Amino acid sequence: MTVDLLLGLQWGDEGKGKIVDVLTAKYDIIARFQGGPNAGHTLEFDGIKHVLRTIPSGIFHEKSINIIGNGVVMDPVVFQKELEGLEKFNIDIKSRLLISRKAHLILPTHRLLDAASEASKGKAKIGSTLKGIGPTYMDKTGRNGIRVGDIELADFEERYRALADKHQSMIAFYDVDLQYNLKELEEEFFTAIKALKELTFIDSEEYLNSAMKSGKTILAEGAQGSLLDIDFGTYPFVTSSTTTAAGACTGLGIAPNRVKEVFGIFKAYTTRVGSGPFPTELFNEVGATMAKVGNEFGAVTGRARRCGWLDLVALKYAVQVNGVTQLYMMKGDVLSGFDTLKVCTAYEYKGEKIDHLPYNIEPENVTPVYVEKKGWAADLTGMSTYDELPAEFKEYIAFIEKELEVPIKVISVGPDRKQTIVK
Ligand code: 2SA
Ligand code: MG
Repeated sequence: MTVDLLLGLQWGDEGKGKIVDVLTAKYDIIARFQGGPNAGHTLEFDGIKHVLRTIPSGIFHEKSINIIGNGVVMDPVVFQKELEGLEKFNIDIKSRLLISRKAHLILPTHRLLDAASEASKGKAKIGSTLKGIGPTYMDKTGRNGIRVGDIELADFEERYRALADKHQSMIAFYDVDLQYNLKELEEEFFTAIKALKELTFIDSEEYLNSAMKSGKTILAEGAQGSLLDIDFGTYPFVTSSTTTAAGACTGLGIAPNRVKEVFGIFKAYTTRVGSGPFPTELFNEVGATMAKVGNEFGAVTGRARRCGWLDLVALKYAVQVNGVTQLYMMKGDVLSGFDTLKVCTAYEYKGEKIDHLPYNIEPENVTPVYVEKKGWAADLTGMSTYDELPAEFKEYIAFIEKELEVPIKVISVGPDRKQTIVK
């Protein structure tokens, strides 16, 4: 049996949470493979809006098993709050959510290290969500991390103490003004660890491979986006995990030849939150309108997202790196009302026109080359079939499909589960 992957193709916030939620009915298991509480996966149904952080977006479906994979980093404190937010839904978390023993734990001092590192960088800061993601992955690859499975060990507290003490000397090394009360943070941490211990820990690679053998269907849910990938993103303005397709293999223990469909989620325009290059960014009224109509604010931090035209050069790159087989286009409704839409199909780079992503896409190196497309006035949010869509929007879709050489299978015209058109 095989696994399907769902990934963001831009800089995150493409609407992955909504699509996982829509697709979940088709899968037995939904598994998160990377990232951590820096993610904010927004789901809307029955008039309720919910933001998930570490928990897979299949949690609201009675029949699906949700797995937090080994590639994820978990903050017990944030996780406990996430669980509290789910209480009103009466979900049997213990049986519906399984956590990999190999997932790494975010300690309070990881969050502090994140803050110290960002403060020390000044203007060159990454624009991190400050959830401790970078320092936790550093400890993982540096072979110093503490994993979920360690909670079950007798010397867990000693391991914690040794690492937290080491972190404190590192924080001092940064020499930045950081106010904190570690004792309070630790009390909160150990209370959350107690709550976490009540849940079900598994050897997730074993679980998933046996599930596949017995014919179960699996959807791997990505977080952030391909352009934030630690290797292929706009380094150093990236997150610290593998957000691209390969991350599903390392983050779940699934062999590459098991992967079947790769669903690539993208917005009809582009957004980015945090620092880093963004060739098609708009600093005018058009960008402001996208931000306003699209309600472009970080689901976790509330930060305003930067907005710009669709960048097909970057998208093509993401489609290639991930091996995308189906595209899902989100937020087409936000583009209603513009007379003309621009789409970036190439970059001017060192006096040449190129159609691939160069090593350095800083604004001083890259000028986007645009083609213009006719806009549409109609409000799309109430439309439920492909036929109803305005001709200009259909032309916009067809143009993207032709450029990317992958079909757009699903078109989302609003945040609700119901506002989803299958082509
Ligand atoms: P980090 O927190 O250290 O991984 O940040 C590194 C960079 O990755 C970006 N990043 C994100 N970009 C978009 N959405 C993300 N999740 C939240 C959301 C963000 C929020 O879904 O809205 O609420 O602000 C996310 N997580 C990380 C980040 O901006 C840095 O550029
Ligand atoms: Mg998000």
